[in-house]
Amino acid sequence: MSWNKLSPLALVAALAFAGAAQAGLVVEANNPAGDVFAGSGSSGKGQALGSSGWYYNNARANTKIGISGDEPRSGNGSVYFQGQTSGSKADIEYLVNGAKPLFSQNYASTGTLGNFSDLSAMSYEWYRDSSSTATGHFHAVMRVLIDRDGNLNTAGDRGGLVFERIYNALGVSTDAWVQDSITGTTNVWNFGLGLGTGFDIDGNGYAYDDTLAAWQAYMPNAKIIGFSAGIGSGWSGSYVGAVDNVSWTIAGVTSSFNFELTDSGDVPEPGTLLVAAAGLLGLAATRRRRVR
Ligand SMILES: [Ca+2]
Ligand SMILES: [Ca+2]
Ligand SMILES: [Ca+2]
Repeated sequence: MSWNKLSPLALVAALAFAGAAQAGLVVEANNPAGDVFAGSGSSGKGQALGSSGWYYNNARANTKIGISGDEPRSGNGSVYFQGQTSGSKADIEYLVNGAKPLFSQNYASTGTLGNFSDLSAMSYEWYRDSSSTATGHFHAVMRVLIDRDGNLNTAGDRGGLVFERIYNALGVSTDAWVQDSITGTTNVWNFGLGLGTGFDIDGNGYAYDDTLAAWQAYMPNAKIIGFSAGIGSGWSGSYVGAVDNVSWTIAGVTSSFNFELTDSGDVPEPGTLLVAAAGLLGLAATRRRRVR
């Protein structure tokens, strides 16, 4: 199943299915053999992934990003990151009606996914290769991108909230896929938003212990303008890793995305099959009880 090939009706069905079973829409690489995108300079121009809404963005010249088969997940691909030196950076970003250039040379959202207050969860999977020399607590982070006052015509209050394991008392393993789920009780920290990076909303002297729910209360009018996962920028050393299966739930509707080399033929994942099997078993059990 490819985002690009879906009819509107199929899209509705696919989104409903994704919400029910976390199956995920497939986002394909631009090139059949996989993508290797490197930006330029320190800001890093973007590249759209077809019309999927996803972009390679903020990629610096010392960093490569692209859907590849190097660390396949849920099929034949994932988003692969190679930060070759200290200060590397690259992101995979979902931007609503992304346009370029808008506020800089990078892609940026021109629309919203809904109210920040309606974000109940987001999740992703990441993989850190043990060849990485970056400090051990670093892993690809996940971010929700936000317009703080909800007025998309004012851009000085754009920014985001970042999930990192170290601020949630969680360690980082290597050479294994890890799924992280961010909910209201998860600690997140900010960049931008017109507040300056690392703003301490509860004034307790520490900016990295404020929860997603606390941020939602602090910015009641904020709108979600996208999601992002990536590596850098203040990291020491090199980093090799990957990201896949990014999802979020807004107003009870879950959207999830599986990054793949090419159309992998709609093969359901084992987890989906288990859910379906459990449903059938439950139905059978109900029927048995009715017979009795
Ligand atoms: Ca995948
Ligand atoms: Ca604004
Ligand atoms: Ca605080």
